Amino acid sequence: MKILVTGGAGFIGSNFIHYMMEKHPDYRIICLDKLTYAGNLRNLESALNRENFRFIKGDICDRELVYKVFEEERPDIVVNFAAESHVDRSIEDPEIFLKTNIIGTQVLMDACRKYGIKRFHQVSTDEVYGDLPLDRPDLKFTEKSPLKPSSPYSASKASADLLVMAYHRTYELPVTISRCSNNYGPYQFPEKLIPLMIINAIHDRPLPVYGDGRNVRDWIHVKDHCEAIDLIIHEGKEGEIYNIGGENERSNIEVVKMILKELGKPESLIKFVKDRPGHDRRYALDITKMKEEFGWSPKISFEEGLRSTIKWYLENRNWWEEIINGEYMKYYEKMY
Ligand code: NAD
Ligand code: TDX
Repeated sequence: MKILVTGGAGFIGSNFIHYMMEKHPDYRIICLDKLTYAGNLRNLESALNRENFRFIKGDICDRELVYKVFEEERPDIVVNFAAESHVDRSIEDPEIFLKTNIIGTQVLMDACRKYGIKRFHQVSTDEVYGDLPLDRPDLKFTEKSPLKPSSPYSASKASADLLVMAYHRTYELPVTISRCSNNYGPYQFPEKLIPLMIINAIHDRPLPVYGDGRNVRDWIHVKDHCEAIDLIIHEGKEGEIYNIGGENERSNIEVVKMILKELGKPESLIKFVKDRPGHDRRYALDITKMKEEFGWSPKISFEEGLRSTIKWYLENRNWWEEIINGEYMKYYEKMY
C-alpha cells in the first residue's frame, strides 16, 4: 500500500506518519509538504532515513508538481493534512488560507481523478459547524449539522469539504472526510493554545487568555486522532463524513490552570487580553458514528495526555527554542 500524506511535516501530519510507520511497517509513505512556517523536517527525523519513506518539498497548489508526484508514485491513498491551520493568522490575512485550503484540495483531487485512487481522505475540523452556546450543554454537532463557519480559516475548510463532496457526487471520486476537534500533543507549533501556554509558563511570561477565558474546546490527543483516521481510510465508507472528538470539553481557563499547576507556576501569570474577533464560544462533537461503525473511542485521558505533552515540551526544549527564536518572534510580538 502506498500512502501520500500531504502536510506531513506539520503537527498532526508528522504524528500520523510516525503512527502509520509503526502500525503498517510494510507501507510506503510519501510526504508532500511546502515547509511553510509551520512545517518542520525535524518532526520527521526518525522517518527520513527509512527506505519506505520519501519526503518531497512542494506546494499542493502546484499542479505540475502534484501530477509529477502522482506519475512517479501512483499512491493508493491520499490523506490531505496540508493546510494553513491557525485561526488568528486567517483573521490577519485570509488570502493564503483560501489558496492552500481550497485550491490545494482541488488540485489534489484532480490528480486523483487523472491517475486513479482507492481513497482520497480530507482532514477537516469541527470548526466548520460554527459554535454552540455555553448554556446548552445538551447540544452537540453531528455529521448532519449545517455548516456555519465563523472565521476565514473555518470557512476555507468548510469550502474544501463541500468541494470534496461535489467531487464524490459528480466524478464518483472515492472520498471520506473526518472532522476532528482540538488536537494536542508533541510537535504542535507554539502558536496554538497548549504549547504557547506551556512555553510561556516555563519562562514565567504572562499567559494571554482571550476574552473571559470561558470559551470551550473539546480536546483530543493527536494519537487518538491518528488512530481514527487509520480506521476511516481502510474501513470507512466512500462519500461519508466522520466526526472525531475527545469527549473532553474544557474551558480555556481550566486548561491554562491545569498547565500552571503541573509546572508548579502561580496563577498570577494569567493575563486576560483582548478577545479574538468572532471567537467561537463552544465546540462539542457527537461521535456516535465512529463508535458504532468502528467501535472507536478516544483512549488517552486529558490528565494523562496533558501531563505527557508538558513532559515532551520540557524534554525537547531545543525543538521549540529554535522556532521561537526565529521568524515566530515577530509574529508573537505583533500579536501579544
Ligand atoms: P500545521 O499548521 O501544524 O501543519 C500544516 C502543514 O501543512 C505544515 O507542515 C505546512 O508546511 C504544510 N502546508 C501548508 N501549506 C501547504 C501547501 N500549500 N502545500 C503543502 N504543504 C503545505 O497544522 P495541523 O495542526 O497539523 O493540522 C493539520 C490538518 O488538520 C489541517 O488540515 C487542519 O485544518 C486539520 N485540523 C487540525 C486540528 C488541530 O487541532 N490542530 C483539528 C482539526 C483539524
Ligand atoms: O493565546 C491564545 N489565547 C487564547 O485564549 C491562543 C493562541 C488561543 N486562545 C484561545 C482561543 C481558543 O478559544 O484558546 C482556544 C484554542 O485556540 P487555538 O489553539 O488557536 O485553537 P482553535 O482556534 O480552537 O483552533 C484549533 O482547533 C481546530 C486549530 O488551530 C485548528 O486548526 C483546528 O481546526
